[in-house]
Amino acid sequence: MTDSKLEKVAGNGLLNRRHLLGLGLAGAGSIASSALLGADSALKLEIPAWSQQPGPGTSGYGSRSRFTEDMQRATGNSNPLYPGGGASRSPLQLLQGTITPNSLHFERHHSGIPDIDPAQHKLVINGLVKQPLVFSYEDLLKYPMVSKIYFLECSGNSGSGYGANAVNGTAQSLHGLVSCAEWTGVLLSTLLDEAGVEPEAQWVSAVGADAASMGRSVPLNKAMDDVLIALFQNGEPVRPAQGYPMRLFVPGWEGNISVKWLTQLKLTREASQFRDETSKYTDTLPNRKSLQFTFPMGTKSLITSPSGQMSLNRQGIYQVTGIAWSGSGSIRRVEVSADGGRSWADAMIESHQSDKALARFRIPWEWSGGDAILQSRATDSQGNVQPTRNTLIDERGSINFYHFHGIQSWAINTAGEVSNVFA
Ligand SMILES: Nc1nc2c(c(=O)[nH]1)N[C@H]1C(S)=C(S)[C@@H](COP(=O)(O)O)O[C@H]1N2
Ligand SMILES: [Mo]
Repeated sequence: MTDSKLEKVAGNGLLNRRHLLGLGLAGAGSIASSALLGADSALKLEIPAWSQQPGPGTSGYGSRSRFTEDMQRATGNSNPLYPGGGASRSPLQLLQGTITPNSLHFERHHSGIPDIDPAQHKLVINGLVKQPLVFSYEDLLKYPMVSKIYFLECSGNSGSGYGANAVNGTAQSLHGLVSCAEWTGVLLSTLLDEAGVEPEAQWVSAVGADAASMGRSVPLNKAMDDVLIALFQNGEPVRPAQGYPMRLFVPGWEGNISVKWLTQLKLTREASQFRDETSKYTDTLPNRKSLQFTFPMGTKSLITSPSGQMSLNRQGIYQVTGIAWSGSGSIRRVEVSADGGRSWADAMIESHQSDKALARFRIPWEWSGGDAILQSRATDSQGNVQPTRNTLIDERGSINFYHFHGIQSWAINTAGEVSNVFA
């Protein structure tokens, strides 16, 4: 492919997405690619060892290829003063599509993972209800269920974006507190209708069965809308790390409110002012007042390849790809820039545009060996446009740590090294 045949759609090498077709060949640079066998080599095809004898047979529970074992969550340093506390991050730059494998779903625990026997676990609904109810795991399995694909993002994700200096990191280390799964469970409204909500109830206080007794207050109108008691995650019982045997799932809202290991739902007049909605997960404004209950996660996108700490080893056409999401609806548009935001082109959004789920975007880009700054900018179905880092900080200040959803900039230098920058 010569330069003249490539249709440019924005500055510094962004190409029409039709050039994604045939990228495998073009992307290999010269025609001396492994896809084209010369006459000599075609005759020398050897039968590999794994084709010469049968492999192991079936098994009761599957495992991944031993060649993919370096695909891991990144776990932080554990703190002995905070047993079981901490987070692990999804390897976003190694994943494709929009569904996070359950073993790689990010984790955030305040007191570790309780080892819950579902036969002993109970979910109680009490407070301002006509009829307090108690459910066993078996009881809940009998209710009608719904299945929805939703992202989950910790409000602390990408928090280093508020800092004074850009941290040298990867998509995983900087932004890996977001994952996406198909969640299956019982709509909370079904159970609340059965209990009969008293007219003065305005909030549902949810509490987990972990040693932290983590609790959060959910406004009743959200609770009656799309909130689930999730029992399954990508088709299998919710993993212990994600809240087995049951978690609250509050679509589109900050991850903290999706209380894991759910054991109590209490209907109340007021919010309960739990620790995690007062001293934590509130946004400290420039005047040092705290903004409470910032629920929906912002409209956001992120290029996962090329991304931080990768390096481009040849000039030529690359596939720029990444993920986009919004807590307020579906992703309608993702634009990409290769010149630090001076010009933009529309990327292709390839996944179905479901509400509050990750979307995957792609666009071809020709790197001619010069400096570049790659950025992506998402727009959701409500018309919300992802802000630049500067706009976000102008509006919210930079004392805050939570809810960062500004545009991510990856710089590429002439050596092809990709790094996190503030642009
Ligand atoms: N009971 C309980 N629920 C919890 C937590 C917790 O520590 N205990 N962590 C919260 C936080 S801060 C987040 S971001 C999400 C993380 O969910 P995950 O570990 O399934 O990714 O769960 C939330 N629910
Ligand atoms: Mo979180």
